[in-house]
Amino acid sequence: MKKNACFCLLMILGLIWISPAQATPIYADSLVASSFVTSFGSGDVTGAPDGGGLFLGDDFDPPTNPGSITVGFSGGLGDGAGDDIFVVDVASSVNETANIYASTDNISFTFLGMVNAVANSLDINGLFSGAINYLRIDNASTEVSIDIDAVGGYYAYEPRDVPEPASILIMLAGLLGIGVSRIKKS
Ligand SMILES: [Ca+2]
Ligand SMILES: [Ca+2]
Ligand SMILES: [Ca+2]
Repeated sequence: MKKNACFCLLMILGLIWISPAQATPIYADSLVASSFVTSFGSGDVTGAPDGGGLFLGDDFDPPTNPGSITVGFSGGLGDGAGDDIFVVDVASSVNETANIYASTDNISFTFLGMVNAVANSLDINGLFSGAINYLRIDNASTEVSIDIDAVGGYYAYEPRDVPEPASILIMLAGLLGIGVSRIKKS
């Protein structure tokens, strides 16, 4: 009975350790680059939504040139259960589409997928394994520009998403301890 309880506790601890916790949204803390964008309201795309930001076009619909922004996350974003990245738009329409790219170093970017102003979040789903320190958002529509109020993620990057050798040794030592106690009692 005691051994079973001990094993259950170990399993629970293992599960807590494996799954990264979904916390409150993490919003971009810097605007790193922008091109062909137009400000509305506060003009701010960092921090929590405030009803103002940048639309990704140099003039009102349709844009002459599609716009782009790159925002930074100083703590890095990671890939957790379900959707990971979201864009907050104002006056949402499914026709306002954007392509999302992720980068660790602001040099090499990986395409994660397309969002629109209604279906505004996406699941990294293993497409990017490092810390996401930068997200680039490109207008993907020639007709209407997405109005970006805020950009965020649900999970902080945790290097321990991949088990470390030291942690595995601790787990093995625990299991070995249970084994030894079983042998002694029998
Ligand atoms: Ca995910
Ligand atoms: Ca909109
Ligand atoms: Ca804003």
